[in-house]
Amino acid sequence: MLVLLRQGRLSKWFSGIGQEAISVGAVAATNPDDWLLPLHRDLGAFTGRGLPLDRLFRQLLARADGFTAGRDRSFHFGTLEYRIVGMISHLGAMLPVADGLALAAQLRAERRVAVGFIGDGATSEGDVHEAMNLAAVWQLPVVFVVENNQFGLSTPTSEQYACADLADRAEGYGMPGALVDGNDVLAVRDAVAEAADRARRGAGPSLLECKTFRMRGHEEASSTEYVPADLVAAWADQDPIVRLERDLDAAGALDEQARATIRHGLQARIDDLVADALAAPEPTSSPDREVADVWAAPRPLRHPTPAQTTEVPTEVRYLDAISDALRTAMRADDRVLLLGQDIAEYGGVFKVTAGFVEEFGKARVRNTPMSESGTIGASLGLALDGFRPVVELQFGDFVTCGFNQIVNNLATTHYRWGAPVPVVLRLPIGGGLHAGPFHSQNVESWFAGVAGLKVVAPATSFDAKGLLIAACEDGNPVLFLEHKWLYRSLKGRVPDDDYTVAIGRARRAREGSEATIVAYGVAVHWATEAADAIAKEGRSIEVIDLRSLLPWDAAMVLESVKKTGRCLVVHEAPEAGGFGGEVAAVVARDAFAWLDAPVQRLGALDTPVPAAQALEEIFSPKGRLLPTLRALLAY
Ligand SMILES: Cc1ncc(C[n+]2csc(CCOP(=O)(O)OP(=O)(O)O)c2C)c(N)n1
Repeated sequence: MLVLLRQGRLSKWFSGIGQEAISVGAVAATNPDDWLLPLHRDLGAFTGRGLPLDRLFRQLLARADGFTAGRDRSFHFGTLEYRIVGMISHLGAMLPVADGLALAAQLRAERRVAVGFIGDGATSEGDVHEAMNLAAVWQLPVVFVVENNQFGLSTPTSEQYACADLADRAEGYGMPGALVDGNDVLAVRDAVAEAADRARRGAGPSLLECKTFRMRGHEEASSTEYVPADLVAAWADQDPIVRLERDLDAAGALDEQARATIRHGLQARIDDLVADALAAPEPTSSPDREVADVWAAPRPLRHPTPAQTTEVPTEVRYLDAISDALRTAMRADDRVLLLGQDIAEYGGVFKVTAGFVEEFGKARVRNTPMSESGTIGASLGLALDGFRPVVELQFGDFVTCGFNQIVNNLATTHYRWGAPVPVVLRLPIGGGLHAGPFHSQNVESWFAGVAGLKVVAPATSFDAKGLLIAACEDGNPVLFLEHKWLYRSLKGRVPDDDYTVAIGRARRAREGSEATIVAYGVAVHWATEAADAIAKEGRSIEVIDLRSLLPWDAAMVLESVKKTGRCLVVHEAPEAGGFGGEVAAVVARDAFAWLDAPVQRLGALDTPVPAAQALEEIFSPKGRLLPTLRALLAY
């Protein structure tokens, strides 16, 4: 790889020279069905697991027939076939995923472990703490392998952490920790084997700190003057391959001639593989194909029967419709399980899951620690091993603590290496309850531009149930935005039994001819109220309820606007950067010739959400809707 780099045929390389014993030793201690979560220097995890080297080289050289078809570089890929879940660049982010994979094994009572690697630098990331804590609390079969090569880019360990050894942290988490000679391949193998054995017996996770040294720069293009030369010389003598050869020599197990034969054989094989990979085609594609591969194909929908929509006996609260959807999805598919804070015996802070433990048990209705990133990362691991987790964020506002897992891990996995990610995140969002800046936010615009996510915002009880069942079956990461104000104030007719509502399809909430209001969530109700009020003045307003924001139903919006000639987009979130801007831009571009007035958008004031009722009323766009609509009609 170093030669290819110098030849300009490889763009980047993070060398593992000097620390090969860790990944090689660790993998040697695993079974083929154990999970590996390797990092950028862990070539030995891939070769040790026996990946086909021709395809691996094509991946490393970004060829069409690598593991990501050129969509991601180097070791940023996974392969379920070989039970490897590769990294994203955000070091630390894969350890919660290791927890999820281990939880899948624990739930199925399979004696399988997950081995998660982490550098000394990345141990300072919050995800690492969340993952270790979660694994210890749930006694998950995870082996955390710290590769302490003494530098994180240029940062020495003295500037990275203040404890004597990282292994000491294990005690604080409630798991065994051990220091391992990371340059002794057999010592690593034995330590990982012991930890894996413990995990398989159900005795929980372990933390192994393997001490080693990074013999080259952080990456090949970066300087190394900050590394003391005498340290490099001392560690060169401890090189793991040199040491193994010495040991084999001393044991009379491998003479010089046998070593030379092995070396030449490998060299010749690698030369051939590189030549083949260099000759392999570069990726080609089309815009349609790239966009199509962002999401896994969703499962077919079950449209409600006409009888289900017209002959519904009872009115159901929005909150109960959501509970009903979860219960329906869990009864239909035992791979669906719930994770969240206080959701089990307590029933969740909004009581959406009250009574669920009694019906489904604690394995499927899981209280988590306060650990949004850890939990969302674990849900990715569960999903990769065949579960369909539904995570309740206690308040939508706290999704910020899981942001990286959502936008970089959940959202990108299918596009990058083809694994479907059936994860639903339920977010109680929105204001009107005078709950202040951190319990009232609307979060959709943080996510509406993230390829790979779906974002759903139901306004009615009927849609809440049907969309949530559809989300549970979709096979892609779905953010399900539940409006807290609607939970107990809105009732609607909801069929008792199973049905789905299509993600990505809007609904005509009210028929009209003179202007279109486009809304979603609570704003749909403001829009219909405004339309009712203005109908008394003899004006006719159509209301389109988007229901889904990613993807959103531009076709229905455009059809409506072409009919009415006027368009107002309204949402509860602040106006600047709000989703209304997206809708307004598409309407202005694609329905320009039909418009009799400029497209309007209306959102909240561009301030944090204030707590006091009087201030929240000033903040909210609700009170400005009617005047804005009148102005639009008068234009
Ligand atoms: C969240 C995050 N912040 C910063 C970086 C940039 N970065 C890439 S590698 C690296 C150092 C990592 O050190 P360590 O975890 O010890 O692993 P090593 O490279 O030494 O194997 C940094 C800072 C990153 N990839 N991710």
